[in-house]
Amino acid sequence: MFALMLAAVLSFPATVLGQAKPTAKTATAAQARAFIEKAEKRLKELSIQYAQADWVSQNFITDDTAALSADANKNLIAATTEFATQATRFDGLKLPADVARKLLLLKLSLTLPAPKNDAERSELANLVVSMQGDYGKGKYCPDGDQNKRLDLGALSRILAESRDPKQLLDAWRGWHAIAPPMRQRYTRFVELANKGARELGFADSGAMWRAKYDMPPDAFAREVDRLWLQVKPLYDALHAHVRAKLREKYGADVVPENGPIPAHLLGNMWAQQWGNIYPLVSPPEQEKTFDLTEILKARKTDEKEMVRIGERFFTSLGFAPLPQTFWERSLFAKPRDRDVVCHASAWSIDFKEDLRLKMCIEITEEDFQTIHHELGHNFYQRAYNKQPVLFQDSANDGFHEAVGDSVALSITPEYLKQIGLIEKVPGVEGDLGYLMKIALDKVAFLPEVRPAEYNKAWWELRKKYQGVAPPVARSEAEFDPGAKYHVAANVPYTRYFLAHILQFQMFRAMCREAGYTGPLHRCTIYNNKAAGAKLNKMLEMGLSRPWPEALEALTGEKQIDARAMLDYFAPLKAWLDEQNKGRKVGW
Ligand code: X8Z
Ligand code: ZN
Repeated sequence: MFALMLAAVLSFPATVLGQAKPTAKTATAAQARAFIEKAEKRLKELSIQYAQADWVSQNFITDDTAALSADANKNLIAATTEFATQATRFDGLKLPADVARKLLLLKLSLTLPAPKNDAERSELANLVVSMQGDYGKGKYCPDGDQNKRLDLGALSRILAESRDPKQLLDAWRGWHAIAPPMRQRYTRFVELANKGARELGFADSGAMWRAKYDMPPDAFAREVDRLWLQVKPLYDALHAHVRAKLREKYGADVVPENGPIPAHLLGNMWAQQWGNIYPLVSPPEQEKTFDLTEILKARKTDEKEMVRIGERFFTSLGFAPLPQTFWERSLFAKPRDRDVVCHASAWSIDFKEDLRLKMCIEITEEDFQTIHHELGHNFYQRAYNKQPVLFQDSANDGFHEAVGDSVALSITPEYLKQIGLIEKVPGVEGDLGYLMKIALDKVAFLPEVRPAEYNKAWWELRKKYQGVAPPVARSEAEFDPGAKYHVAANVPYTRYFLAHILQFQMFRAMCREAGYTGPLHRCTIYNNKAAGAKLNKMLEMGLSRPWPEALEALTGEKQIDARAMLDYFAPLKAWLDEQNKGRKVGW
């Protein structure tokens, strides 16, 4: 999550917002411009206040910091709703393009729509900060022993490293036990947010979220389905192979031959990135010739140096270094003595240079990748900081999530050799293993499409799209969606699906710009200023134009297209199809 707090409003048909339907007779284009500039100024102040309060509340989880953050959020939501309502007075007026777009974005900007009633608005803001805080504080004590308190970091390590199904199950259940206490609050939260959305003329808050993609919500839903169908054969092939290998490892009574995979065996608490089980599923003879986690640890790389390496990638593309305050104000390591929201996030506090990272970094390859992901947010935020406030966001939310990852696709063995982390680049024989490792993280992720549902619906969706099942029987006493950060913290999730497809499309465009013509997975744009300049063209546009134009600025293409992703993984797909002969694919 990145902290453009304005990206926290909702979208609604303007006509439902106000009764009066004023026209050119009662309002002028000049008034519209003056109005929107005043609104931007006020929303900027309130966004900064909220960002400051929320930064403190996420870094020091206490009842008081939660109250301060909720209060600031409430003020921002109230002002946004009020301005959006007032803006309807310019409906139907012929306006300059930038003013018209700002008025639209104002109406679409809330992620958390709240009822106009002040008490309900406060209640809603308090619910969100309290669920996020409980998620951040979540711990599991095996055998009820208070001295063995395991937080999400510790439990994730077990999921990543243990190969004992009993221990895996215990860690999985332990973490999921943090969520049932959120269930009632979540129910109320949904009720209030939907009420807020209805007051703004939407069916519910999900419908508001889907209205933010520069096209009718139904058309956008069809786009997502189209992209999913494009990548599904690749996902199914990977799933079938992984299931067969896990069955070999854990036996027929743990892993079904043809059904969904139990969710605790995939190396990740949410079964959404499978890279940690690479050794169990790697092509024979293709075990990686190097282990980046071990190299980083052996070199005693610390958290800050990991971030420095990431920063150097961006500066090698021509971006200016991060400001000194970034290094002074960020949180890079989990504090020993207090609870923080550890889920990684990148912040722009002041719409200018006050950029920050908040992340409980571990010295692993996974976090090395995540650092590049987060820095992508920060460099994006700075690239669009000359835009007016309402245009200071990514072209759509998927773009924000894609940029850092598209850069991280350049973390090839070739690049690691260039920066001295490995001595020798493995030959082409190593490519299948390399692709498998990346596919386990990026292809396995794709079906994580729509999490915000209740338990039964949640597992139905996970079975339908992801082909994973709960490792033990679940009931409505459970609240498994709440064990996922973005549900507890109200972060729309489709952005990550889009990002996983977009990042390959962006990466391909940058490689093209760099003059690279070999197989896509071997490309690195490290040090390439032309690729960096092209990327910056898209980043600095922010949200000022509809996203197809931003995509075009970098790629020359106006449609999101999974072809680049499919090309990237084509050698792996051919190998998987070979392996899967005689196996059932699907569940
Ligand atoms: O939440 C994140 C980032 C912060 S925007 C760490 N990600 C998703 C997740 O963890 O579920 C990155 C990949 C998907
Ligand atoms: Zn992100």
